[in-house]
Amino acid sequence: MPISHIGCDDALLIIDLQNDFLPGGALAVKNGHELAPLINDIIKRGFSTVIASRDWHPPHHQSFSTQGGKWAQHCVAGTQGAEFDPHLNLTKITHIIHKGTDPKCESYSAFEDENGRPTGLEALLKARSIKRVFLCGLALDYCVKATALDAIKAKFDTVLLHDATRSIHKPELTLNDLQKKGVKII
Ligand code: VGL
Ligand code: ZN
Repeated sequence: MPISHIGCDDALLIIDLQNDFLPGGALAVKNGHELAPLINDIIKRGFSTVIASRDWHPPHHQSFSTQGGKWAQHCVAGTQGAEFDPHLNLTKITHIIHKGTDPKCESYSAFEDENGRPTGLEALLKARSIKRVFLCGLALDYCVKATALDAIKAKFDTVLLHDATRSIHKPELTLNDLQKKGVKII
């Protein structure tokens, strides 16, 4: 399936394309810097809804190793590491969604945190009568995956733009899992 016939009920979701997830950042995803030009090109295919999520943590977020969590400190709200990749064309982004803002709760998904508290993404998509979402960004095996699964749960037609993602671990298991749950991979 090519990315064509994009209509006003389609949305592009760009997940966490932020400095801390790029080479040189606190939680670098290998080759993450390759995505901005690809995504800039995808945006031009006629999406009228382009939503970018940002991992947006307080300085003492529970996911940080300093607090007993799994990750190095990353994407602290307002810091350079939390800014979008400077090569991403921000002029076409229509909405920004913040995630992981609760110091006591992880939120891989751009839809809701692990306590089920919504970010506002689902309400936004439904208010704009979006039926189909195309996903890209970082990292495939964490935040992109969790967002894709929640998109399926919320009954959106869900398409993963595989070339416009990068993964922390080998992607095969993630891709298999997503496909089994109904995500189209192109
Ligand atoms: C992410 C680890 C921690 C991601 C966010 O955006 O994939 N991964 N926080
Ligand atoms: Zn995070």
